[in-house]
Amino acid sequence: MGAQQVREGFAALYGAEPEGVWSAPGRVNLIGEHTDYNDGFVMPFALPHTAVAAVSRRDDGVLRLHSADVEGGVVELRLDDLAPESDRNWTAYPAGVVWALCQAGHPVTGADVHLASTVPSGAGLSSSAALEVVIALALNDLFELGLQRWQLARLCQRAENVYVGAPTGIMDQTASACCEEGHALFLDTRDLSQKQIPFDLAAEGMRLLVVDTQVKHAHSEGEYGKRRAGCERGAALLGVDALRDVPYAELGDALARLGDDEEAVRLVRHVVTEDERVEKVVSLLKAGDTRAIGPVLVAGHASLRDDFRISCPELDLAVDTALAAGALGARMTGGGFGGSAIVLAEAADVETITKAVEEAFATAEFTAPRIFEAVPAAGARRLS
Ligand code: GAF
Repeated sequence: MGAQQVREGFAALYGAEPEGVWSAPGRVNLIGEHTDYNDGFVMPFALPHTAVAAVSRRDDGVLRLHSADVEGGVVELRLDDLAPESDRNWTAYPAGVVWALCQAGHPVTGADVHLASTVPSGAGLSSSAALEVVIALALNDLFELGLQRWQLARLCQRAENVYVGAPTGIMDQTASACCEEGHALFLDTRDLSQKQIPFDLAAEGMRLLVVDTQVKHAHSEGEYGKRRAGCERGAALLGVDALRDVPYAELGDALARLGDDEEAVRLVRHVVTEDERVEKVVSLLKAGDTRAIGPVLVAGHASLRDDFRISCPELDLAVDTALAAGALGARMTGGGFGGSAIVLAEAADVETITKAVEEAFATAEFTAPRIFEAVPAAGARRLS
């Protein structure tokens, strides 16, 4: 939905023009999965799909929220009443951001908000981070808070961890806040240092497809948290602050020290090899050897499937079918347990691959996937 439509929606609801309209994108992650809460590396890029918010300030401690995508009217909340894990609805994401800002002492006194999003929800494409970041950016501008993008991402993560109650890392919020058009974001999640890496597949005759399996995932459900706790346990067993601190060159020794703790071995091996894969992809892209990232993506999928154990039959089918139909690389993206896969392909092979994946899903009697091309788009910004 465009800025104008959201602006008009706001005016119809609240009887006045909004002070401004902002957008924040969803993301796909090229490589670096479940590394962010281990202080490791990630490499997402922004999708053209965005959450758009029309917002005006209030000074009476009231927050009014409305979404064009959800049935029901305006939800009215008092800032004083906002409390962690008190809300299980979509409103928890924007309200959580307001809560996090107030908690951190920022002078936010209320707002009227009308939202609309084109980021598919439950597809592993960060629809919730887009909702959080668009609100954070709008309030940062309107209340002149002077916060930098990475600080907004941190506040949004706090909203998600504490207010919503989902123990996620920092990747999605940083991607939505900091990505740039035509680039993938190489992010060190330990100190949030960033490099924008040019990523223009079209110029090299390639495409990146997203295969949304339509299998819905949810982070606040247990498995994500279990993996995170398992990684923290692995780090404690190895005597390091985070698995990021286990050098790839010393992985063999580290695994030997974990002995027959099979779960710790698998989780540690995934995280340490995945950090190495991110660095490998960065160096291949810098060297202009883009096609060579394909096998690295495939290795990443195998690691998530076999060691981290967060794939599912639909994701595996999408990846295996795309590869058999000629893709250069493919892997699941995002938190797992459903959601989306990405496929790197020669432009000339896109049609064949798309058809093969659709047919394989039909044969397996899975829900038809939604397949679309992803081109690195802009991060969060003010539209009007
Ligand atoms: C989800 C989380 F929100 C991210 O923080 C990250 O851990 C990702 O899963 C897995 O890489 O998107």
